[in-house]
Amino acid sequence: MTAPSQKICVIGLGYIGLPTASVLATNGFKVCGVDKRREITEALKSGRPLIDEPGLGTVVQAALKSGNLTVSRATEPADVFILCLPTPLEKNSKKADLSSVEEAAKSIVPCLKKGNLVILESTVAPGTTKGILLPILRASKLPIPGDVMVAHCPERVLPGNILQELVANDRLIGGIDEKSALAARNIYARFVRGDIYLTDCTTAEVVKLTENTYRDVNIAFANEMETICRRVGVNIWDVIRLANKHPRVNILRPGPGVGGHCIAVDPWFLVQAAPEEARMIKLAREINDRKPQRVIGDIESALAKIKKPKPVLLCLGATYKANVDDIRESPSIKIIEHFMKNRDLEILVVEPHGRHLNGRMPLVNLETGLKKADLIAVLVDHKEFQTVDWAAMAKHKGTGRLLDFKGLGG
Ligand code: SAJ
Repeated sequence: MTAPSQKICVIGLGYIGLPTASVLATNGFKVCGVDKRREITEALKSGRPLIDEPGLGTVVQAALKSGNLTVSRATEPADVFILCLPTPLEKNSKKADLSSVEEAAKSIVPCLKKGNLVILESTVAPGTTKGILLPILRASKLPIPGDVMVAHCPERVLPGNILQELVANDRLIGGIDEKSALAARNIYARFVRGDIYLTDCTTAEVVKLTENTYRDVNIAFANEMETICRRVGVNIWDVIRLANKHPRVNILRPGPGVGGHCIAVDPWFLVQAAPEEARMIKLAREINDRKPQRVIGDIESALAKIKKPKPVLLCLGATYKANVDDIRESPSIKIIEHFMKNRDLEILVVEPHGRHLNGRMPLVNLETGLKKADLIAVLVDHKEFQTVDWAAMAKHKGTGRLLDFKGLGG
């Protein structure tokens, strides 16, 4: 395959933008990765991504070494612009905060020229591409659709397995018109090995939200089953294992809550779009959001049974899920920080991916933590915790001294 001639400017070098920029560069595109945060661009210039994602360091270094990836704090003229900015919830509402996307889109306007393609990868509420992105880009005075092509191509990669899924997963491309969708397909076809499906941009927005909402609702079901099993006195992990033997049943796993910047956030964008209709989706969000508080209650009840001044509570895991370093919306952090305020106990935390957490909480290694603990709360099922013989540990600590919210021993 000959090297592509287009220059691509990837704006936002986080969990999605950096792998995307690097993979595009290793597939021959000239890529300028843009991030306004100096610590990110400086770290990248010396080949050290600040994100702990398997294989990412190697790809970033290969991309930089090839000369195809450069890093900058300002948007540069290019043929293609890819927006990979976070879309969290607004501070005091359950609506999408689009400020980063809007700022990035505005930074493109002075660079825009006829024939450019702008791709929005960030997850957004239905109607955002047409209703918010296009009006910003039209400040360039170029006719859109027409002279500038625009598409929404939502990312679908799983943190912890991003590089593999970026290439292997099927890809969805929603154009504002057919010309835009076809142009975007040409870019992704350079590295995507899965199938590529074309649709319109609003359908692509809704499909992405549907995927994450589907998962959230299914986790809420698992979390609700956990409380029902407790009420009727059976083991939830046995129930799920045995129910999943049915050929058409596949129950997900309960846990201390749903975290991350995607599943804990995106369903609200559907609620925002259709508040009257999105009843089950809202309820599922509320069930999952209430989970950390229930876990806090369980830990408090177990602590009350320990007749010792200042018992040691050991929390295993602080990230939002296993084998990643991301703590955004992490239910474990909420639980840990709640107990850090309690002067009547000593809290210790084991977090194998905790390099960002030094100084924020008392981190110890697993061996030390297990030795000192009066009560152990398993909050994340990191692979490092799977080597412990939890059944033996439960016996040794006594019932109620081990609270396994992730079913490691189940
Ligand atoms: N969780 C459970 N029980 C489960 C599965 C997950 O409690 O059975 C919890 C996790 O512990 C975590 C949260 O849910 O706190 C979310 O974890 P996840 O692994 O389900 O999903 P994310 O947020 O890491 O990634 C999701 C993925 N979406 C789907 O699987 C439909 C990914 O493909 C998306 O690209 C990503 O969101 C995104 O960026 O939108």
